[in-house]
Amino acid sequence: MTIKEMISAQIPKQRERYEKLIKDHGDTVIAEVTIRQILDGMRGIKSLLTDVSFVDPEEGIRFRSMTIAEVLDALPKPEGADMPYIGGLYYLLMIGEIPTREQALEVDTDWRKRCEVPKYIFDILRTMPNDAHPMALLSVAVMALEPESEFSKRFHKGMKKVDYWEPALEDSLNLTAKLPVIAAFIYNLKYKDGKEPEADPNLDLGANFAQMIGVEDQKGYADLARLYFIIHSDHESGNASAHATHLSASTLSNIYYAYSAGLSTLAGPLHGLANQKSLELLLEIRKKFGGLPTKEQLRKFTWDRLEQGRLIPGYGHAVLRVPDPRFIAQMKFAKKRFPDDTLVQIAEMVFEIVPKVLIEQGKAKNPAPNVDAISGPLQYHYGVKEFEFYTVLFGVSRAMGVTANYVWARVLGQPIERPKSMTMKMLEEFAAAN
Ligand code: CMX
Repeated sequence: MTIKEMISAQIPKQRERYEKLIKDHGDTVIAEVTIRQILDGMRGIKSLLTDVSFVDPEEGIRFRSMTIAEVLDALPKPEGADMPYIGGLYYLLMIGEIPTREQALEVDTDWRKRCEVPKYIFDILRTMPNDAHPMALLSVAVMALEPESEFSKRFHKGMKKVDYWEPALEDSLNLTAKLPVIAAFIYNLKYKDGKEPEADPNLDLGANFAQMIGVEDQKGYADLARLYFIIHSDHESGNASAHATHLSASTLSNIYYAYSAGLSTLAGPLHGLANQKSLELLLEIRKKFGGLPTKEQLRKFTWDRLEQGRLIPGYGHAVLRVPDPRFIAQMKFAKKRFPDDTLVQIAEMVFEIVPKVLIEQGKAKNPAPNVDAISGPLQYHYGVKEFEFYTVLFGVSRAMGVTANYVWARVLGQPIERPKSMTMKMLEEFAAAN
């Protein structure tokens, strides 16, 4: 069965569960909201629904209740590869079950049929100024795909709410198919010969991405692309890029508008851009100390940076309170394949020293590394050294998580989001009265 048929089969039961929860338990209180939560970025307020993934502070992400290690182990892999089909992960996110090899391949094959990017997108990107950030190019390209939206075409013709999910899925499959090609074009345009990439019908997405950006070690990079695109895909719904997409799509904006908002959110240094900033930091350390610093040198370097009021990118997290399992998975990949790489060794030493310094400083609630603390050295190792590009890779991957959530939000008929704000005076009066 295709993804569409599988979703269709699940719809009656899932809609019944959703409606029953609202009808029978709509007034059940989950938690109180504190003034701190209102003032402090809504941290920890339980107010979003998703079955696609869940982040446990002490354990990290589970995709459809499976840990990263379980997912990497259970998903089918291309012949001779260490890492699974990315299509298999998309199937898991959408359907909630580990696909067979045929089902995983079917998603990859379907993506290849949909991956052609309209020529005007490349033309628009060519007109962007040279110093435009690659994330601006990606966001512009996704927004510019808007005329392709089946959802909007059908909505404007007149479509019943129960049918919204079908064109939402169609748009999602088209977007996730075209994004890797757009990303590869941005890479070629900014750093190579500007060639318009062409997908090879015989390759899975990981291998195709490797050939579209023209790295030397195709086989090695294909596995890295598979790992990278799988682990960055989703981090439940409250993370900034996913939430921005969800909020935008809750107005029935189509996924091209909505994900352009999500990408613009991912481009911030506190979120997705931290992968670029983290690699910049590692390069700075390598340059300053002519390679690997001593532990004492790195400790002092970290303190100096904190005392200048600067962040340590790649460290800390709003939810996690342990080293991010996505960090662990990437470190394991690097140590197995290129343990002598200096940047990997520096990243490892940073992992040893920085958390201790952050604990001594006593500000960050989580001193441990997040996903962005190691992704850069892996790309760098395979020759993708243009670190401004790294958040684009994150954006290609995150599209899978947000579109799985988008489709299910339309299946369940989730309404427009509209939290309520309060004035500072109201909070003061409420505090005084309590
Ligand atoms: N370096 C220096 N200071 C840090 C820090 C870090 N890595 N992480 C947290 N802090 C500071 C905060 O800036 C804050 O300081 P102020 O009180 O002066 O404002 C204090 O510690 C408390 O912050 P927190 O509650 O621990 O962290 P938040 O939930 O507010 O923010 C995050 C989380 C990720 C934005 C923050 O840890 C950070 O800025 N990290 C560096 C950037 C980064 O790696 N972002 C990527 C996150 C993963 C992703 O989304 O991709």
